[in-house]
Amino acid sequence: MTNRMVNGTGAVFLALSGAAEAAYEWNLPTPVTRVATKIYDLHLAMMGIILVIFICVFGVMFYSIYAHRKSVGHKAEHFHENITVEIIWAIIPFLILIAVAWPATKVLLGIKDTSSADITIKATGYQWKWGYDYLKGEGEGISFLSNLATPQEQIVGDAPKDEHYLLEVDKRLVVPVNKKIRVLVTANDVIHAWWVPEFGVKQDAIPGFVRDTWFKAEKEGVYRGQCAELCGKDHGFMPIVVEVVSAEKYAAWVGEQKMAAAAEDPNKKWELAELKARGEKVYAANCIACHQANGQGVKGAFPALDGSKLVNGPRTAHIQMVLEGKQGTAMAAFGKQLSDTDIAAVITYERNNWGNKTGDVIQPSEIKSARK
Ligand SMILES: [Cu+2]
Repeated sequence: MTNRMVNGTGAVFLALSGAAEAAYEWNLPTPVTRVATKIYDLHLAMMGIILVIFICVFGVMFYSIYAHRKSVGHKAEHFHENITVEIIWAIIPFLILIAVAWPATKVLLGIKDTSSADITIKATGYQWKWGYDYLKGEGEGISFLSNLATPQEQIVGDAPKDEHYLLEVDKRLVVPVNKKIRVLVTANDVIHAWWVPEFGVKQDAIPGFVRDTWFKAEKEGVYRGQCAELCGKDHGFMPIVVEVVSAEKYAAWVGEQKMAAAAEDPNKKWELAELKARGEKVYAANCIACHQANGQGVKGAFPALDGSKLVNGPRTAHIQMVLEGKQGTAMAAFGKQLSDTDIAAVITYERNNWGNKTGDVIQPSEIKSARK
């Protein structure tokens, strides 16, 4: 008993000393948009109202139990149907609901107001990554996929997990600070959700539909979110990382992206080694989750590529499979997601890696003509 009390005191002391940390861990994250701030304030206001109701209701209840107990000789009342009491307990909650619904509706309308955006970006959910297309405003035309960047060793437990475990991507979504960003959210295969808590944004991504949401980050920084709809095997492996930068930095980033896109020459003749090196990266970002690093796949679920008939057979069939995917399976149509060069690279990599030794070199031009 004494021991337990000591432990209890210790726990309280610990809780107090770690209060600042605990506040950070248990509360909602610090909002960085006006909408998120409003949501946060609304949350606190509701909590306050709930607390008052809690104290009143339990106060009356405990008082009644205590004051009217049998041991002091209290006799139970025998009345039924008191109209006055019934009206009071219907009207008070009704008034509370109205008082709560009013500010909540105002915030909700603010969340839905995607008008007059500075930049429009389409976010597409794929199994299991996000694709971003800058549709309007500064940066228009930029388009890329954002893949999980946490190394496989950390996932399988061969290396210690770092601070942003499963919350790091190879290419971040970059946006300028203090600009209204409209996000069109959709999906390619199943329902995903684009969720960044610090922005107060959570929007389902539904195949065949385009939903929109918006944010205007007021503080530079890196903000992390996740897919928030169960979307299959790697649902927990498709994070969202948004980097909010100054206007100048954003302009520089846009310039870099455009330069990189222009530098990609579709008619370049590639060497086997070059393609393999690039293909290894494309494979790690897009194929590894199912077909595995060793090319063995997962028995009964995802076919092995090492020694595969398709990979070692005619190149046209292999190209077709990567471009079009396979209906009814998890094999996506990568033609819609990856560039000609990336597809040429990954196919070359697969045909010349592990035990596969076809010696085939697939040029981007071959992919380009196969697309038609
Ligand atoms: Cu998802």
